[in-house]
Amino acid sequence: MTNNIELFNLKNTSIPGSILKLRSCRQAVVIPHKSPDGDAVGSSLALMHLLNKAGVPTHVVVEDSLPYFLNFLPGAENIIIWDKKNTIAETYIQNADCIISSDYGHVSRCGVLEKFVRENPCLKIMIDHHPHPEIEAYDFLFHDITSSSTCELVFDFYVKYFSDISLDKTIATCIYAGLVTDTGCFRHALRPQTFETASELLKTGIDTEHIITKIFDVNTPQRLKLLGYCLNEKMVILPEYKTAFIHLSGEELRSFGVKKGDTEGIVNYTLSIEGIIFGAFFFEREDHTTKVSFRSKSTFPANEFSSRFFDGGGHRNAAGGQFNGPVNLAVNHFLECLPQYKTVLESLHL
Ligand SMILES: [Mn+2]
Repeated sequence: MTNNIELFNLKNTSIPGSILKLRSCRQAVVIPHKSPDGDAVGSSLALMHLLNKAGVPTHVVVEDSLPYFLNFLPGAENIIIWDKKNTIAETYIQNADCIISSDYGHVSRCGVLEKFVRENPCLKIMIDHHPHPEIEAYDFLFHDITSSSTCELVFDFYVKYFSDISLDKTIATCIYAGLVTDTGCFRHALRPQTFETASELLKTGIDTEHIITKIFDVNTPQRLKLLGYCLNEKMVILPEYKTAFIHLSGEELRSFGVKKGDTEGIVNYTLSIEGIIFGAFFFEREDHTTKVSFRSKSTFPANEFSSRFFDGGGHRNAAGGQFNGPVNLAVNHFLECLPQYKTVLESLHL
């Protein structure tokens, strides 16, 4: 794999002690964060396959079930889920002589497993791309916030320390799953290296179309009908504020038989309208309070808007909030607050 070494311009070829120790482990455990996504599961499974191939018996242990659309990933059926098999999951962590945290920088992100991880004094490795890692909890950090995904880092980790093992389709499929998850199919968080990594993965013959279909084309007919209704009947566009929003009452949610997760992502459609910078999605909860999601483009501070008017917060371009009342009152409140940001919205262009 001389090619890869040149690709990443690796000058330092000495292998750290932690990696030498990892390579002689009897039992390694990789733990993705709880409520795992495609990057957490993909990176954990890729590490499992890689380490098994390198002669290190490795298992993936996680607190709760994977989203069903990740079950196609090779090895997913062997993941030990604490929710289903408490004792087995705990025993694996207690007996491990290496624990790898994948796709999170703070031990608490592995949920109920945190206690067992902290109690085991074994070698601890973190592979992650989130800011502010809990450095003191680990012996070895493979950490880079400029990386698109933890999966991209797993590929670097492989090139740097395991390039004697051949990269196969199984490992490459898992890595690719995380790459497309965290970049939204190569839309954001990109750098040239992300494409170089993808290029190396494609050389193994992975079926990229299959991977993307399995992860992204997972709508249920119910969810699509709800989305159609939202777009056709419930979307309000305010061109003078470069704002669009969608609102659903409790009655509407019930009539569509909406289940947890069904409204996920609907807010993003507001921002897909040309010229729209601020988007919101309101839905009424059972208790007649309203949950709000905000999305924005450019420098518009969705989190500031949410914390000022909707008791919430989050990232600049993606925030959440709530309103202590039914959806129609929440929308009225939104329309009353919006003028305070008119000048800011007018000044922003894409
Ligand atoms: Mn990630």
